[in-house]
Amino acid sequence: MKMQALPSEKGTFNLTNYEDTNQSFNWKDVEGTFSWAKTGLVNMAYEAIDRHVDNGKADQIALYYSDAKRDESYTFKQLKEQSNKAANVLKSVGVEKGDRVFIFMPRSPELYFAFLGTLKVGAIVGPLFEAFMEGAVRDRLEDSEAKVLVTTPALLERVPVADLPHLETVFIVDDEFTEQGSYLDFNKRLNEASPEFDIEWVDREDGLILHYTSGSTGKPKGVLHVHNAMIQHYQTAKWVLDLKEDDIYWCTADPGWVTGTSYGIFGPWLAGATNVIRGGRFSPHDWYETLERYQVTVWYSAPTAFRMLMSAGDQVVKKYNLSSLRHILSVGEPLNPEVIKWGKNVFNLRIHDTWWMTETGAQMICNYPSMEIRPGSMGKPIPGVEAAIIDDQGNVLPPNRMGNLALKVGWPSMMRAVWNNKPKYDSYFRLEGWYVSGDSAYMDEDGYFWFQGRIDDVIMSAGERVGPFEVESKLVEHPAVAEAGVIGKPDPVRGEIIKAFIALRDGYEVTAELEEEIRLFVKKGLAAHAAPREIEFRAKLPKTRSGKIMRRVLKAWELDLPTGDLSTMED
Ligand code: 6R9
Repeated sequence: MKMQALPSEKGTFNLTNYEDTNQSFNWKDVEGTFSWAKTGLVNMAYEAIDRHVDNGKADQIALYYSDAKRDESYTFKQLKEQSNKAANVLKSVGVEKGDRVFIFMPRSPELYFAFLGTLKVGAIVGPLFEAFMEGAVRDRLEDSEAKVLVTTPALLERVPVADLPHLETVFIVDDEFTEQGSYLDFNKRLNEASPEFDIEWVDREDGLILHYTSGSTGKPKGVLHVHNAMIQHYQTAKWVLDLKEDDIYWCTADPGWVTGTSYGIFGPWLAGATNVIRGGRFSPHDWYETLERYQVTVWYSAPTAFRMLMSAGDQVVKKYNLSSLRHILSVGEPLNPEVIKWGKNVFNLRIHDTWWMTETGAQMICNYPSMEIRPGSMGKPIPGVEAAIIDDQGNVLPPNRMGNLALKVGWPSMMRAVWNNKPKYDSYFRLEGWYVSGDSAYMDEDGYFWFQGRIDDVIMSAGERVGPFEVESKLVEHPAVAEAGVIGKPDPVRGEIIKAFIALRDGYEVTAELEEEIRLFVKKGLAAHAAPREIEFRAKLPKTRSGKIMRRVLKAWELDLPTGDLSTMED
């Protein structure tokens, strides 16, 4: 059961004709934008910030920052100076090209100064979620052999400094801190530093950022990206985010997640847009207020947030004037058609799904404003990227067959290493010429890709392959269901049966009737074989900090198995 396609939106878009561009585009066309075209060398921080100062945009607001206590803005010139100062501070303690500098703190302007400063020195930046506990922090600082850490007094308690021989300096961001030994006052030093800095020009293939991401087993892995990724960050910021220089853009993701760097820092600033950063936790009022107050034009968020806004009810959204919004996007989890329908109702805009991974570094399969979208589909590969569904031997499958979602190797922002783990890195490329994503999907006759689940999540019930996403999407259409996570539970007769974990919306109570009603709802709306045989109600579902429902945790609970690495799970 598919929703009717939504026609393309009206307006002038950066990507006007997907099919033509897809035919003719070459990544080489983009390269001339950046300094290596002239000098052979480059630096992401220069291209994202300083370049705009040199090109007459010194006084445009680059960053609006607000949280419960602070309310600030910085022009490109001010951001250039603040990041120069941060670079001087880092250089003064001996940070050099290739060193790892980790940042472990809540969002704040200083986080962004330190981040950009790290890049200006030529070092590799490692952003960590502020909610990480000691074990998670240890794993990451140990594996990366981080030399410098920027953190806050509260979070320092979770840093096992004594066990980290490579960690030479800890910068503390706090107004009342007194320096001692290798614990230095970041703000004081920032204020005293010179706003001039000679950028360390690097090679396109030099290290830029290290993002740790969890698999289902083993320790988290450090995915390394290089400066060359800017080509794709820049181009997708144009085509997919559809950014123009006068846009006010808000990406709700934290820099601890790849979305909060590729599209919370690199993409929007490379494109010269104004970037909104909101600190603090999620709240529907706060979020709508942020959209209204800054007159946000382009908004990038995640299905989990959209579902929470949807659960908060339409009365809340009606209190705000959100008429500045012109383009909305989503990433991280499949975007339920129900959410797109809601978005169309309350914003009168389509929400555009985008698919990519930490490892791909940038958006890969997307919906574009100039293209018809099919709710439930991730869209089509960006021009310059080739995606396919392949079997386990590497044969390309015909349309409508479920298989491994794979990408032809060679896109600009592809990861260049898994830190200290070559076998892991190689395992992504085990089928000649392909990057195997670990996601299962199919492609329809018209080239739209449809997500089914992580390979391990796909359910085989009585001989039928069932993608958990389809069942979850149907479940959240039911008015009582706020969120749903679906897994296959081993069954002696059917192989697996479908089991749904459900969190109800406020005001609904668990009853046998409701359970039966929900089961029937899927049976009638989707298919009998897709209806959950078992339903378990929970107050909350286990989710990652980036909002992904952790099906492997649901499965581990169900089967009494070890849950694996939980460092990325929200509290
Ligand atoms: C950017 C990011 C990657 C995994 C990916 C897939 C899931 C991301 C999705 C999506 C369905 C989408 N995922 N976007 N699934 N539709 N539009 O999320 O990176 O945290 O590394 O996760 O997230 O399973 O393989 P990361």
